[in-house]
Amino acid sequence: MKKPIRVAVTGAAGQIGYSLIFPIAAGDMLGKDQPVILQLVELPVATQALGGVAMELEDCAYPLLHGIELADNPRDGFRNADVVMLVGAKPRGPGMTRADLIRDNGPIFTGQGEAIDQCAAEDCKVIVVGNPCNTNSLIAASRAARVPRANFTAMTRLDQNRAVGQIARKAGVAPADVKDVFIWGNHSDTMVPDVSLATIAGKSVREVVSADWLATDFDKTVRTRGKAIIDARGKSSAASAASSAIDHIHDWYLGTGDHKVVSMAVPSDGSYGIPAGLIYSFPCRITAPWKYEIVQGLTVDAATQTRMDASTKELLSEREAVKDLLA
Ligand code: NAX
Repeated sequence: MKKPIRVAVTGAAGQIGYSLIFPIAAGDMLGKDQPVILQLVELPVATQALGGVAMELEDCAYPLLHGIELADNPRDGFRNADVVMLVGAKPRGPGMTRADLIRDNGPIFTGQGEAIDQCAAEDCKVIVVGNPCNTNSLIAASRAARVPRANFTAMTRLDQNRAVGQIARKAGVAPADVKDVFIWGNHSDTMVPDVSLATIAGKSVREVVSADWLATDFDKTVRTRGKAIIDARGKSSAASAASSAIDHIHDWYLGTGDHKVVSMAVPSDGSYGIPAGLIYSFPCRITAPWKYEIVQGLTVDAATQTRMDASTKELLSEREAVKDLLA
């Protein structure tokens, strides 16, 4: 029997948390032969709700779930964690600007970054889902000097999955037939969906769907899907966000199968002219368990470059807005 992997999840009683922790316990994220211990973290006001979630987890009697630990603060919650999933944060409410969200949620990630530094496993892997996730990941990473920078990531897999879903529907194929679509940039409406490597049942995407659709409806739908879901459901995406967070960690650990690339927002190493250190979504390749590399040598056309630059500019302005929170 393998040694259990400790997975800490913040915001565990929230909407995404509720869709996330059950499949983790079932083995969907780290493998069907990999025991896990869940370390669930919530705000003190949500302790009672978290207790209810823990009861339900127990009642599932998952064979791989070797422990459930509850905490109302990140220091206790992140102790010895191998994987830290930072989900807990405010979603954007009516009338809130992106700048308001950054100022509200940013401070959460200073304390959580420090708790990772002091309490989590030295080589722990971190995904930030709570928005604005790229910049929140930057804040947390800056506060956790003990943990390698490259271990801090943010989630753009939902954006990739949305893109795959749109192409599959348009082409009349299953999502599994659509490969190697990826996202550049920020998890915001400046993101850049890229189909230059993508295939549909082995053919180039452009042979199957029109360039016009890709440049108009497809692009806009992917970039604005979050808002469309809020408008329709009255709440932000939850099950799809949880499923994508599982995909992100699954592929980082277990590989991408017959997909060549996967979108991960990771600290830039200067690739493609993106300023070093910014947490930017790149096409990544998984080379070994918990090892990714940014795919090099892609040709970026002028229109894509312009949009990538706009996403960079937005991330630089987010970094400027939180500079007092960066260590
Ligand atoms: P909910 O409001 O349903 O749940 C958030 C939970 O986090 C609450 O239970 C709250 O008590 C808890 N929480 C807040 N601050 C905390 C802290 N400091 N420590 C521990 N727990 C804390 O929101 P939910 O719909 O689950 O969304 C969570 C975050 O994900 C939001 O910031 C949201 O904007 C973001 N999203 C990110 C996405 C992405 O693709 N990166 C997509 C979905 C989602 O919009």
